Amino acid sequence: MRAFIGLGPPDTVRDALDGLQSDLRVGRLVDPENLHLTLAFLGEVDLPTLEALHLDLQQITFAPFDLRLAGLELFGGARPRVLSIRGQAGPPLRALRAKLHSTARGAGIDLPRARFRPHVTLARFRRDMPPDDTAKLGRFLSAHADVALPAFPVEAFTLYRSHLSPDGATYEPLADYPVPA
Ligand code: 3AM
Repeated sequence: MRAFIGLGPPDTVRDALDGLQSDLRVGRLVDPENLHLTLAFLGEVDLPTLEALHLDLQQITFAPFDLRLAGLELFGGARPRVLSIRGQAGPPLRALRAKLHSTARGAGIDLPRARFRPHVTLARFRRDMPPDDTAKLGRFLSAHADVALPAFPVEAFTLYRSHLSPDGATYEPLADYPVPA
């Protein structure tokens, strides 16, 4: 199955992101329950590997830390494909990501080596965006590019299964890994 490890924001942050999205009149919005910050994209993983990874993930410890989402960004260059909000990439977030990556590699999962650009995807766009929509997106960015949400505590990470469909992906939380009390 297709899987990844990420952070699910608390409901207050989901609500704030939902409010922001409601001002965006273009693209395909990510449903509030699907909003997440990806820490490790695992790709296709078989069940025995996922079960082994699950045991290893339960052994990970980290101190809770604060995460702030602030600033909108477009991915995809001249023809934007994705609108997201940036996560601050402080040392605790990078350290947690590094632990997750080495744990996943230890479980035999081959992770893509990409620069870490922490973000929560808000919407996706068709490559052939009509000019009207480009203008609407521009207005949305002028109004909201510098949005800054209150920091929230990260006290757990989540293993997700990704279900792809023609209507867009949905993400099913398989397990939460909270910091030990
Ligand atoms: O956090 P976002 O929404 O940007 O884009 C996919 C999504 O990220 C990303 O994994 C998250 C859950 O599906 N993703 C999909 N395919 C990927 C790949 N081949 C990928 N990330 C890296 N490499």
